[in-house]
Amino acid sequence: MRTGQAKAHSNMALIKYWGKRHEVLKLPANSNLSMTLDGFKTDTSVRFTNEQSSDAFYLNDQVADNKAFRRVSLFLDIARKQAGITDRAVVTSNNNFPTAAGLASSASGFAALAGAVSQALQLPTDGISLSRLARLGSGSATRSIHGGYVKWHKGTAADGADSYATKIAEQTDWPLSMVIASVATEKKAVPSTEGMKRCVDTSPYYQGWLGTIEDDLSEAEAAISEKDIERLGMVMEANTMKMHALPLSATPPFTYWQPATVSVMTVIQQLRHEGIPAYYTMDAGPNVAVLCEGKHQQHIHDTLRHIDGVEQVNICRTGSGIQLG
Ligand code: 2P0
Repeated sequence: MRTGQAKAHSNMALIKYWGKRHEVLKLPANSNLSMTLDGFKTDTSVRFTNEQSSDAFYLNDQVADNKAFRRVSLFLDIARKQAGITDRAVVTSNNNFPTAAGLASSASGFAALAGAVSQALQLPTDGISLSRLARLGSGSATRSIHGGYVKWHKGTAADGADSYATKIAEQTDWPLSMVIASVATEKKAVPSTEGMKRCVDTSPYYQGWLGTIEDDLSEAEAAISEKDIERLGMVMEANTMKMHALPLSATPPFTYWQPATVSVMTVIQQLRHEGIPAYYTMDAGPNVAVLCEGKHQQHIHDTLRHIDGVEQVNICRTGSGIQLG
């Protein structure tokens, strides 16, 4: 019996991944950069066996829904092909995410799964190999293999061999905080895979987005190397606003924002006027993540808690990379 186990943290993009150059291989149209988050973790174990006729996937102690099962099973097919086996697998995954927080788990989920499966099937477990494999489950998972500050290089190879993430700074080099406001929503968001494709295919601004990415990345990397939070925060905010202009300009148009998303952004701008260095970013959903130094995290947390439409606020710190069991 082949078994493996891994834990991986989620991450928050500082410079976003938005759009693919290859859908199946999940090759991004642009390089991007993230901070790994210590607060949100997936713990996964996998067991391959020839005694079952199909895979099984348990998520947070329950049989996973069909959509999640299919995605995991497709990923297992890729790993089976690489290892040259046909055994089915039993996957058990647990997220420590607060249940009401509405936070995406595909980054930590597929990073942990890539680690557990690679260990079980004796596939390579170096950072580059794990990052490449995790990418085939979910793009953002490619970054969750590493801790600290992480860059996903888009690569140019048709087979994705050079599309993986590397660490650009250790978590201990510059620990920062992300205060994450979870915003109530009734509407089902456009899934990120579909949302980014619609933007690539229809937004007249998409080429403009690609045209500013390298400058944003250079600015963010320089800010991280100089530990300059204002510089990092300003480019992160500008980049998130450019990303969110793409759904607004797509056909048909859409937005991930809710009224409370805008309320949080406004409050953060006010805090900055009061001298608190705090900067916001949003992913493919209404939640707002606020980048700040540890000494300001509690004040920001307490301020966001009182905004109408904010359901929950969590504090994360710069986190560590994957741990194989
Ligand atoms: C990011 N997001 O850089 C961007 C910013 C959301 C907004 O990566 O299709 O779930 O599985 O590669 O990784 C979310 O997209 O999409 C995402 P797939 P994924 O974090």
